[in-house]
Amino acid sequence: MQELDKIITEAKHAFQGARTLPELDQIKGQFLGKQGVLTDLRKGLAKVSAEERPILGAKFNNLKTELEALLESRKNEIKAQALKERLDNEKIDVTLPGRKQSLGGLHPVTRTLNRVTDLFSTMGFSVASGPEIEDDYYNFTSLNQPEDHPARSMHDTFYLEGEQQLLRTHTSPIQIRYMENNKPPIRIVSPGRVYRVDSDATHSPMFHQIEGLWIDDRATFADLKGTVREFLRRFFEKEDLEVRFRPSYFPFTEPSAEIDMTFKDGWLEIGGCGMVHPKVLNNVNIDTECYQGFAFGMGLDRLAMLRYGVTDLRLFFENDLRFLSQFSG
Ligand code: 2NL
Repeated sequence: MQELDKIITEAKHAFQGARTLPELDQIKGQFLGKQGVLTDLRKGLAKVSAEERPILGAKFNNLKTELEALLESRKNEIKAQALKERLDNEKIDVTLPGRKQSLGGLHPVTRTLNRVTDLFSTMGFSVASGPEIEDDYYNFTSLNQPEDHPARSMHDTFYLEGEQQLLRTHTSPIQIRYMENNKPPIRIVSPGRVYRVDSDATHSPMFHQIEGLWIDDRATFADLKGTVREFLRRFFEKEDLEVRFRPSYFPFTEPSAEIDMTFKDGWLEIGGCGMVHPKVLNNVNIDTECYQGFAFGMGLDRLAMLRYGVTDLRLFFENDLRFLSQFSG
């Protein structure tokens, strides 16, 4: 009799100690299983006297029922606890702020490009484009670059396998192609990516250029100066911006000049220009007896750096969102 109470207490304790259903199942085995405490007890019943057997038998059955009830109630407790934990863990805090879908924005060089082409459109220019993979003729020969010109060397130009093709080193080939396919008057700007073997804080192997070309029966160097100056004044929103044309040399223009503008306490070179060389016009079958004109080129990345006050060109090409997200719009 006392032994039965002890079993109940022990079982209660053991069931209470189980934290999971498999654990509880294992403990159930210790008491109600084939080799469990109750089986031993039942075997012991065979040895008691005939008078005691019904009494002890009834007690044994009560014990078994009681153990099963205890087991069932512990099982329900464990299930309830597991459910509670799951609900707690999966709780959604509806007071948290929502996750915003961040808006994309245009790259500062793209914004600058759009601004530049918008300004030139208001001055009557259309926008032309062309392939980034070019050949020797369109990138150099048609532009009057001599065979031994240093720009042609492997050192400065990215050649593709076989050296029949190259990555354009300037946007001038766009204009050669345009002149081949269109009769004067011609008034275009040609922006785009260009490539040179060069890399430091102010040079990237890929950068952006914009060139302009104006060909008709009377476009003069004075028109060139007025066009470039007007563009720079509008671009930098500075009415009193001074622009200076400093004599220089390009194989594709004659005469040629560097374009300087006032900046801080001095002058800053912003591009180059000149009257299109007659040899270049001949190469595209434009009659130099009837037509003449000018061309100019500027670095777009340079314009973007000046407009936004960026001092390291490489920031434009690292695509770090901490940098890029500062240019909204
Ligand atoms: C610079 C200088 C320049 C040109 C580009 C040009 C194009 C043709 C014919 C003649 Cl198809 N010229 N382009 C002319 C002078 C200068 O660029 O410093 N660019 C960043």
